[in-house]
Amino acid sequence: MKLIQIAGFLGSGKTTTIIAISREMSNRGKRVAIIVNEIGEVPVDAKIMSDYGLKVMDIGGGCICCELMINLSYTLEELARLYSPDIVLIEPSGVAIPSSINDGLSMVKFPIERGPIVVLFDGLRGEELLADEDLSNFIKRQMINANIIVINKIDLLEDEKIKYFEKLLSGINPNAKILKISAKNGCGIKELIEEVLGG
Ligand SMILES: Nc1nc2c(ncn2[C@@H]2O[C@H](COP(=O)(O)OP(=O)(O)OP(=O)(O)O)[C@@H](O)[C@H]2O)c(=O)[nH]1
Ligand SMILES: [Mg+2]
Repeated sequence: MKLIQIAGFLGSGKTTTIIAISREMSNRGKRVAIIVNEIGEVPVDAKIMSDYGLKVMDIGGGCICCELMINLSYTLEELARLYSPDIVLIEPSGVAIPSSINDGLSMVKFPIERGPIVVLFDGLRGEELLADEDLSNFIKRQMINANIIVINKIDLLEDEKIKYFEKLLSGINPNAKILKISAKNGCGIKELIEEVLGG
């Protein structure tokens, strides 16, 4: 069971990306499960994803990175027992710090393979967020946590802009692999899957 976090700020495209990659992975014969962490009252995302026929567990309100860690390890044990997935995709809340989730995984009492931490950069709003005095440090911290940074929404971006973001982001995290996708039209999704399955 390999765990892959798809993190990123609010609205960066986590759910859209998870749906796109899990459908492609299912087509390749992988058993995929998804864990979402919704802070809102109604777990809309969980509903949308189960409508696509994907196995979804919602661990409920609160932030996955802190008080829900026990729930996460319990959920993973239940998933392993009931569904035995090959891949578990985790969508943390947009305000989680990805590494704290990985730290908490040490609580899980059975063998799991830790896949890469994928952090989405919002091609539409990312620049604005990085320029925001209050948010920029947080966004940078999320990026520094990534093994793979994914520039999303490239369907809305000029090539020049994409190149600029690649430079900007490799400056923030020189160790991360940087990919570009449109979760909406599927561009770059195959490359992302190769990277998360291989890496
Ligand atoms: N144009 C475009 N829009 C996208 C893309 N990916 C996501 N979106 C849109 O961006 C919005 C947010 O996408 P979500 O997938 O819900 O983002 P999220 O990160 O899961 O959002 P939260 O869970 O609320 O933090 C939606 O309106 C999506 O349709 C993309 O590649 N291109
Ligand atoms: Mg979402």
